[in-house]
Amino acid sequence: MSALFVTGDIHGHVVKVRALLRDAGLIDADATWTGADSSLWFMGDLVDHGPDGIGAIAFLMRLQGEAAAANGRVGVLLGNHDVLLLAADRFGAEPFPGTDKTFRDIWEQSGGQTSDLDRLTPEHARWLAFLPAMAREGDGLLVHADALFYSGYGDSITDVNANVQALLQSNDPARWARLLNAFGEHRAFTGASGTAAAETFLRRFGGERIVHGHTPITKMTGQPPATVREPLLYASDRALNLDAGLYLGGPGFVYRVTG
Ligand SMILES: [Mn+2]
Repeated sequence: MSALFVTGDIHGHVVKVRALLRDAGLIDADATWTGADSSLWFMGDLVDHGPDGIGAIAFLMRLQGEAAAANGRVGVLLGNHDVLLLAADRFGAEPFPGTDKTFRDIWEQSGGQTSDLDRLTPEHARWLAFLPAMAREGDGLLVHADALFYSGYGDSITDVNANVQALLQSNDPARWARLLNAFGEHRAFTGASGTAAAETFLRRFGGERIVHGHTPITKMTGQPPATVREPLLYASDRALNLDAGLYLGGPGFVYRVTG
């Protein structure tokens, strides 16, 4: 069985991510794929908060091609910040429904970096808009957010991905705003009902464990970001949080699941 690696939210910290992937043996000193037939998944939120979101996008686009050519795979999920950047690009100065702000205001308040929006090309935007919202890898159900809102977009991974992709092809700001508001949900699998919520979600979409980013581990455990060096398994082992909080100063990690 080939190896499966997963890692969390990049938020423009491409230098840190390259170092982590080098340490894991997945790329070389030139950042070229050396993972052979391994699979590597990123949990989304490539942009905002950090210094080089476009560098992160360009790096993953290239790595995806190199991995595929080696019979490996680089998978990338769609995160809410990736949608925010696309929305700022598409709707800019249009009002964000239900607020007195523009789409660009909302993106800036969420850590949007002008240097990313300035450098976003149509190729980057198209690639982002076709990232899957959910995926299945072995026993893992991979989603960006620890959130139940995905259920509002379909009953299966295929349906949710198709519906979200159709939404991102639309020019309807209300639909985009609803998705962004829904994506604000966090921590659906914590607390007294967290395990039950996780099991219901897994019954609906399949898999034995939800693998996600979106909520920095430091915000769930209270530990300092610099000490987060491994995923957080919780909800009676039904959920695995990979968000190392890179933009909060965390060193990050790449977690080897199998192989
Ligand atoms: Mn997020």
